[in-house]
Amino acid sequence: MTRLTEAALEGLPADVERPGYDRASVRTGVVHLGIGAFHRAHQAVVFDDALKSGDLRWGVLGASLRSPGVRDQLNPQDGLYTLVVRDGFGDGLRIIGASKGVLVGPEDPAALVAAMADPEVHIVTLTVTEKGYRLDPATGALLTTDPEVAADIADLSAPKTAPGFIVAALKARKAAGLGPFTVISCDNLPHNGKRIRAGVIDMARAVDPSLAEWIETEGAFPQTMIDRIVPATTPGDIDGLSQRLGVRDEGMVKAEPFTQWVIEDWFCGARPDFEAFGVQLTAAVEPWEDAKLRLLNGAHSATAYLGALSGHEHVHEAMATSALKDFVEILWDEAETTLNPPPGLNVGAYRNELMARFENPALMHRTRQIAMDGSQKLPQRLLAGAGERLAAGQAIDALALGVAAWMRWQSGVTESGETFTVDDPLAQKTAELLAGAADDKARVKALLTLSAVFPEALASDARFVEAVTGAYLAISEHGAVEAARRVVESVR
Ligand code: CS2
Repeated sequence: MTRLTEAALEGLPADVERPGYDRASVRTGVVHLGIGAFHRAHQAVVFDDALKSGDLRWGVLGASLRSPGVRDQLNPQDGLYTLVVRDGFGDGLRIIGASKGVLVGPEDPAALVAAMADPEVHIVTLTVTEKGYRLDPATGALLTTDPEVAADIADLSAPKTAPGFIVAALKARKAAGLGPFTVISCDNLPHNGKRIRAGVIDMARAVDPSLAEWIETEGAFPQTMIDRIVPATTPGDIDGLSQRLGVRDEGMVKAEPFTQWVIEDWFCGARPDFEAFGVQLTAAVEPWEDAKLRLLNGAHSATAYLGALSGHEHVHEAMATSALKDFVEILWDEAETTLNPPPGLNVGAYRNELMARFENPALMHRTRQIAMDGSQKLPQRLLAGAGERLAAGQAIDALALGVAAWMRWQSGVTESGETFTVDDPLAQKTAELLAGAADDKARVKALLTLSAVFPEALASDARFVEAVTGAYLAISEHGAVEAARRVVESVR
């Protein structure tokens, strides 16, 4: 079967939405670092909306900072791919035309820096995952002990890290008398804008203090809250879509109908008319971030570990198990007291909508996908809320079970005895800690020494240790689902 290309657009089935603008006239106004499925199903759709509206400045050059996979999917397709929106009743198909192609950073770092330094580029967006920021979790400063960070500081001519690419490109722009671009972090991290700004300025300072000063005064690093559930595409998804399209689309992404992007109103150059495309611009993103991270992502992570341990392959299947569904509600009751909801957010309605999103049977969102990189996710999703509740003298039964389920997942074996590889940057460290522990209590104690995950105040709080140890023992003794049911029962 031939691939989806510009030439194939005309012959696609009538119900497939097409770009409809003159793609040859689209300019590159955005460079995106870390072009995974999430970018293609979220930010790229907004830039595609801008192009559809007739503002042709907002084509997106994508960059992979690691493997060539997405380049090989998109470049042979003239950058085109399908967004498949699954609501549980049918699939909505839309061809996204915003991509101006994909560069692979490690293959030609100088080309990527040059592209970012182009005067027509006004925005650099990034999704490089929690670990891509290269920040010390304890201090939030650039991790200068990271060998790639050290290499970038020593020689910026061929950057390896996201902060390295941004600093190299800003340096080139400054030298050329241009202004900086706005850096929009789209990673699911609290204070994502502040984080990337800190990493960039730390690196710039190590390279050239006057560059750091320029970035500090001229640059813009808005915080964002980004939300859309985008499960990994499977070979079956591609086969099914290709049958419908009559051409093969290796770059497709699938997502739920819901999408939200809240951006701090702080730009240092041109930008699309974001509000016209459903993006919320605000002075205060943090209350939105906290609500999303602690309600959606907190429940996602807890469900992922409890569900995957007990053999629930997908989120909607876990939500069909009443103990897990009820448990999520209790977890939300706990998390909700730690929020300071922004104007415009009705938490009750948000929770109802979230549950419906989790129950969407067409998404097939794998619990193991969400279980990835837990050491990077736990702090903002479960631990921050737990700390605040303890400080207020409140119980943390549900949050502690989520944490304990993550700990239990680190053993690399499910309740039915299936072994798996723990996909986490700290996996080796956690395996070492577990290997030296004789029993469950010692396992919990050992994992609590991970200072990159557990802040000292929490790890040394006897109430936290007791709650997590009790939860861990409950999982060991009764299984994840029964442990969740007991939490529900104890609270109701
Ligand atoms: C998920 C998120 O994989 C995960 O960790 O919790 O990717 C989640 O689907 C998104 O944040 C939704 O916006």
